[in-house]
Amino acid sequence: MLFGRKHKNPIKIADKGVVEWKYTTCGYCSTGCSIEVGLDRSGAAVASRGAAGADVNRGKLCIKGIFEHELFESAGRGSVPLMRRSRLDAFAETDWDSALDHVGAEIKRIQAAHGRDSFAIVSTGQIMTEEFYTLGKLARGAIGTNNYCGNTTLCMASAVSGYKRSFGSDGPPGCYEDFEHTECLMAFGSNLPEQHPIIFWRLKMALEQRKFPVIVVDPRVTMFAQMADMHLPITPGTDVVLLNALAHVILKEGLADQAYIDAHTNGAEAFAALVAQYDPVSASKICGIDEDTIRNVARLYAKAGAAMTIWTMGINQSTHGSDGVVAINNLNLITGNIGKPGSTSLSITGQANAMGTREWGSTTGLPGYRYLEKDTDRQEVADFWGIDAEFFPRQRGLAMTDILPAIETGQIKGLWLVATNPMTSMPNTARIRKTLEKLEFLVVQDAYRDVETNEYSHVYLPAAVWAEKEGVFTNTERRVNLVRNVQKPHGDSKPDFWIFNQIAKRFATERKIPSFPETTEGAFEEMKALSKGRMLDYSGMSYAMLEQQKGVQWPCTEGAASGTQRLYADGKFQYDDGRAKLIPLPYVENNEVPCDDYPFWLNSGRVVEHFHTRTRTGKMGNLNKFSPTPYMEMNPDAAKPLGIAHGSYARLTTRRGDAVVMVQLTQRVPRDMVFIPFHFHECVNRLSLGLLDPHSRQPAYKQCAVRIEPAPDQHAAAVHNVAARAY
Ligand SMILES: Nc1nc2c(c(=O)[nH]1)N[C@H]1C(S)=C(S)[C@@H](COP(=O)(O)OP(=O)(O)OC[C@H]3O[C@@H](n4cnc5c(=O)[nH]c(N)nc54)[C@H](O)[C@@H]3O)O[C@H]1N2
Ligand SMILES: Nc1nc2c(c(=O)[nH]1)N[C@H]1C(S)=C(S)[C@@H](COP(=O)(O)OP(=O)(O)OC[C@H]3O[C@@H](n4cnc5c(=O)[nH]c(N)nc54)[C@H](O)[C@@H]3O)O[C@H]1N2
Ligand code: SF4
Ligand SMILES: [Mo]
Repeated sequence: MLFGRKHKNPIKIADKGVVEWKYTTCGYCSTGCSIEVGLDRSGAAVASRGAAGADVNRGKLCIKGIFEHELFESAGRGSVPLMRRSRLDAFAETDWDSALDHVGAEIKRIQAAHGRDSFAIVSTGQIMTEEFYTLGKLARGAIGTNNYCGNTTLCMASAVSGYKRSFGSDGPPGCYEDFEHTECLMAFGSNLPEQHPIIFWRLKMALEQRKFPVIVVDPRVTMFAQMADMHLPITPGTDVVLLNALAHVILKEGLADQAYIDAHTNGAEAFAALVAQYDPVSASKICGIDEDTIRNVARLYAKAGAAMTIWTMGINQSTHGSDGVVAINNLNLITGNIGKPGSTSLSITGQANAMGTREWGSTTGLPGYRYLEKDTDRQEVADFWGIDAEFFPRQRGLAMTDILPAIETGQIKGLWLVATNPMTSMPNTARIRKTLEKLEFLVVQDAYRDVETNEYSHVYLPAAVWAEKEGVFTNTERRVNLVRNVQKPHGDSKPDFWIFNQIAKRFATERKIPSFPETTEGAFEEMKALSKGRMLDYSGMSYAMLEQQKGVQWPCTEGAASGTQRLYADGKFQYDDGRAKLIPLPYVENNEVPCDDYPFWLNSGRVVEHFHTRTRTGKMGNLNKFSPTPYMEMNPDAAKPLGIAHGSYARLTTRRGDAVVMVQLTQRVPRDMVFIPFHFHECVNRLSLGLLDPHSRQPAYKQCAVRIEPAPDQHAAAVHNVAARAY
């Protein structure tokens, strides 16, 4: 018998014939990995690899990045503009000028008939920052609608709102390098190994160098929870209660950093009075974490030399999302854990460039974290753009989640969607369908023509995707990364940047509007000028520097050799008096909770191989093969009495609608909860309620109540249907 590797056939890596590697940045999640795309002799993209020397990913990529080059030629891409009179007609192909003239004319018609704000624009977190800046200029300075928002309302709005309330400004203060210094890490509602695999890898690397406790708060036993030292399976939607109780113990036991509180915060007394009510015994009854664990975690966190908290959608997507973020900030302020190595409140961002739109998109304000409500901010931007400040609205308009209901009530008549697919991603699909059907005019601007929302559009504008264009993304740690152009746009699709500029030309004759740079680098220069001296200073950056350093963290002031790792290192916050706020957070129970008729919690989220509504990853065999079918995680003990078996199908019903999914039995979910990845159309969002957070308007996707029953085998049903049609 022969043993050992040397007698086996060695693994052969296929030679893809790469003749050139081109630098760019991954376009999926907000980790911000540097990628090199390999081109063969014919110029076709045939491989992707992590860029060595990039501080973020150090040569690594996750499964999505590894196959990203397949995106360019994936199925369903749009190659020419399409138009039709009504959504019931068939689309006809058209040329760009006709499509853009029509869009310009319809926006003007609707605004003339129903007022400026009756035409709404909803964008995304997935285009380049220069594109966001240009769209913001177009929306605020030329079209002039105040109902302009982004899908970031579904994603990061609670983090933005919480940062603003605590620190006086948006802007995640920490960085990945904090893992290398922290002595205690707490993670709320984040499944890092699947959703940000390379940030997770950075954490693992840090843990290999030096052990420190990791505490994961999540109702599911996620992959992250499995590797944690402590897993706190919290009752859904009650994180604020747990956080108040942690603060209670810290203050009561004298573990707080009183010097930091005195020097850098306001509101300590009112905060202490509120958390006094959240003793661990009472809190445990609400949040489901026992009193001793609460005390232990509080002591561990407060006594650590440096402690940090990260969080993602388990916090943000809740009716207490903004409060959850503030509660995390409160915890870090009372323990002096902000702005020091290993000490931070780090929101893990979602989409590749959700940060870019927050900084420069003007959706909630004006570029560079400026406010519509502040006279000096309005004047600065108006002067820079060469327009009258009076043209800007006095305060921000509707959020995405309020724009759709405003279509229902007839307040909004026209909508332009840029890189977002609400028919699959917004809660309560039936209601979204009704609103889209009611629109007089809908433009869908997307890289894929087969995106579900396009079924309701009057005009479809085919956009170039990812590295078919050029610009920058900002990642979770405020690192500005360069997306270099790798391929020509597919067919006759065009970069969003070009499309915005062309629409702007349609508004040039009306009155004085801003001028629009022809190149993305021109737009970048404008952003640099507008950022100078501000917290998010870009003025020291250039495209060449971004490529050479593989990303630069803002602020990067003029002449600086590199960026800045942390904000608030000097304890000076963005409120006028330089102090952060400690904010009392009374908890009010307002979720739809399980009851006799709907006995299960319905939780939703993601899996590693898919991205969002699968317009991209659903087309790639190497990713789609891992989960091609809508499914749910269900606990075997709960499934048994219902007669539901592994691999069978189940029908789920909520007060909104129903859906059929395949069943995966797993102990990952508790007995009273099921989890469904939201990637599939006509699935979990037919069921979800999506109550809105009062501060951020973000939907509570992760909490509602559902009933479950066995369903007939769907494979047999599908075969039967095909057979029936054949006759
Ligand atoms: N593979 C992949 N990666 C992605 C994405 C993707 O689609 N696919 N999308 C990107 C985007 S835009 C985003 S926003 C991020 C999202 O990244 P994550 O937030 O990490 O992902 P989710 O699966 O949405 O939710 C995370 C966890 O929240 C938990 N949770 C549910 N309810 C509660 C609660 O009440 N409290 C707490 N503490 N936890 C709760 C869920 O059980 C789930 O495990 O991922 C980004 N990365
Ligand atoms: N139930 C449930 N629902 C959820 C969530 C959840 O956890 N549970 N999570 C929510 C979150 S955090 C998010 S971020 C949203 C995401 O929701 P969506 O924004 O609807 O998700 P995507 O599928 O990423 O849609 C982006 C669209 O942009 C297109 N696109 C990609 N690149 C470009 C480009 O460069 N230009 C143009 N013009 N188009 C491009 C893609 O083809 C795709 O159609 O979903 C939310 N919905
Ligand atoms: S971790 Fe995120 S940024 Fe990095 S390769 Fe994966 S999807 Fe891309
Ligand atoms: Mo997101």
